[in-house]
Amino acid sequence: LQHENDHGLLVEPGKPEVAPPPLYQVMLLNDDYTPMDFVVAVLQNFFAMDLDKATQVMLHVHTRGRGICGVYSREVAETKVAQVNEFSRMNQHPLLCTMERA
Ligand code: TYC
Repeated sequence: LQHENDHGLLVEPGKPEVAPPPLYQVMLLNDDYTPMDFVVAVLQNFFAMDLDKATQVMLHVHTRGRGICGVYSREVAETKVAQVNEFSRMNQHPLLCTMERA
């Protein structure tokens, strides 16, 4: 009998699953208070960007309101979002990190 797997897809028991997992964009949202250098440090440390790339992405978010930090499986995306928001709160900044289906 068919049943749903972890990603909500119908699968046959015993049949190998070859479909790739759904992907999620991890996003940063702009705000008026988080220092630019803090955002750059977050992008370098949690998303493995070099200084030039992190600065580009930070300025994109600053001017456009939101931007993509990376694309990951659900588990990895959830972990990044939780780690970035915890780190921001620990440093008393309102920076918001979210995720959405790619
Ligand atoms: N807008 C912030 C400032 O002017 C900088 C900033 C950029 C904040 C990106 C959040 O996701 C962000 N200091």
